[in-house]
Amino acid sequence: MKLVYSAEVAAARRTLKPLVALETSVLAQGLPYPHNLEAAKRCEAAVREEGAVPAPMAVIDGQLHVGLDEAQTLRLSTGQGLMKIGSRDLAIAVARKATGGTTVSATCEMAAAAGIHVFATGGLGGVHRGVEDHMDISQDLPAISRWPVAVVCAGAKSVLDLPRTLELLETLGVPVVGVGTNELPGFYSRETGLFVEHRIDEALEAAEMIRARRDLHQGGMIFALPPPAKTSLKRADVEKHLKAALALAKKKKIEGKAVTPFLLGEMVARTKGKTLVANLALLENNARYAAKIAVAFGWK
Ligand code: PSU
Ligand code: MN
Repeated sequence: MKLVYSAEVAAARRTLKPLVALETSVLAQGLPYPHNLEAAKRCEAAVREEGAVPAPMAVIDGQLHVGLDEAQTLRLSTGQGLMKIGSRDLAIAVARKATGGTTVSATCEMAAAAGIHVFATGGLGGVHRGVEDHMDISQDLPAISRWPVAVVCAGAKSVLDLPRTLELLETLGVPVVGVGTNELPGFYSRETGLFVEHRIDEALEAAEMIRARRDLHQGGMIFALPPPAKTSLKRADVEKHLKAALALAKKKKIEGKAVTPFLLGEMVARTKGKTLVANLALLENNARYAAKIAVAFGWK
């Protein structure tokens, strides 16, 4: 895989500074401008504050970029018709010289190619509600299983069928570890009523798990952090608005790749921006913790 490194990421590789991969579908599709740009800046600043270097991934004019400069980040935040690029879209995007943000699946794949072990996102994709009717399951899950990259997130997106998402992660052999909790966090809300088997309280524990998994030649794993209390929503509130958003998606026949961006956008409107504030805060929180893990892991 031919990767184009930004100056900052190239310097980090030379001086053996820890790197944290970041996705950019959250900029191109997940959040509206200018909040997407703010999210990118806050995540990058948080990673740097912890002593690591941010490596946002994207495909720009068909080139696979690891690390983006300001103009490129702006383009992904404001551009029209940007592709949503998961693993299966990577080759197409390259061949077509397309530009777009990478989702969790493509970001994991590119991070693995760049030798980056830790990756921060907001909420994972997973098994959508009503899967028995439409089979909508995000590529995120098989990709995490395949590529040796630890994904730091606030659980899976609340719009999903979370019990089935957890079951599928087990089937795929992906460990899910709670950070400071045994409860699976719910992205917009801190609680889900679902539990995970393993809990850590220190970033060093995460680094040890990542190393052990790597030594076994296994794939990625998930570290799930509750979203910051100050901006998180109550689970019951999330559910109420979500029911309405899901019903509208069905009525409008929103399908495939458009489902997740549609639901996230509907939730922002229905909660009068509360989920947007929560989303930005949890993205930064995850990026910061991912940096702590990357620093604890060191270089190798
Ligand atoms: N997390 C967010 N906002 C997002 C996403 C995650 O806070 O927009 C994106 C990620 O890139 C994730 C993708 O990989 O949504 C999942 O999309 P789908 O369900 O179509 O696979
Ligand atoms: Mn899907």
